[in-house]
Amino acid sequence: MRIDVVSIFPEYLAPLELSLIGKARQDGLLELNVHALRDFTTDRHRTVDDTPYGGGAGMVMKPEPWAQALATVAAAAGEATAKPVLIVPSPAGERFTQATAHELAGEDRLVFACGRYEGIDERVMEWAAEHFTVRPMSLGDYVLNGGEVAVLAMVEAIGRLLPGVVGNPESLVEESHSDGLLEYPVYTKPSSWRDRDVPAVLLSGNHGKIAQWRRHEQYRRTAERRPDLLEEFDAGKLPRADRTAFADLGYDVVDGHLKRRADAGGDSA
Ligand code: 6GU
Repeated sequence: MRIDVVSIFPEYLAPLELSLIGKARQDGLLELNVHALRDFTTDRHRTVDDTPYGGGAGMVMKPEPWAQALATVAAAAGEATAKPVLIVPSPAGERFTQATAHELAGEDRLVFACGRYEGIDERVMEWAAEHFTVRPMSLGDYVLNGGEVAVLAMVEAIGRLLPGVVGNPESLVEESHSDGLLEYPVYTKPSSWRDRDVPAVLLSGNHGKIAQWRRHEQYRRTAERRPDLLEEFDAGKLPRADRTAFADLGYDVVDGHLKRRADAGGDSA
């Protein structure tokens, strides 16, 4: 996969040289290029922003430097394959999830356009649609000062799904959000630590029991912390023991979906 990032703060992307993603780049699994938006300006002051039409606070990024930068990046690797995906980090974007990360990990080319200030002139998005599949993307319902931190997060989430990047691919299977649930709690040695014992079942050697305990812990955690995820959970083919586990948590299975019982106690509704 080839990734291009355009930003007025290219140094902000330096952490992508470290750890798993840095290694993936060294190993040739991921080609990542960072471009300085100001290199695509033509005026003496290398201006990238201006005041908003219609008035209001803050500044808006000018369209022409973006068009120059994106046209250059689009042409760089040739037009051999399909249009690259242009991801525009923005709190006004569609939500970036693990499913999005999987989807984008299947692309040949991604381009990230990091806006700052109040955002990029909207006409850039219309123009860019000729060269890219444009996807405004948000990490969540809060505001960052610019797209750079969001790009660090998205590139890491996508990059670790590329073949060969994570040493043991099995570690991608049993992690939070891989099956629509939160991860089960984990423990390591010593088995007793400051008067706290590791749950006995994990020391039992009974792999069936361990798998069931872990699954039920996933249900318990998800019900407690992220009950919204259970609304999407496919409960149609759950074994009886799992239905009982959900019943204990205050959920019934109705038409293949989990429904919180009206009389269920607790505060996780
Ligand atoms: Cl992707 N970008 C910015 N600037 N702010 C955000 C965001 C993205 N996601 C949440 N807040």
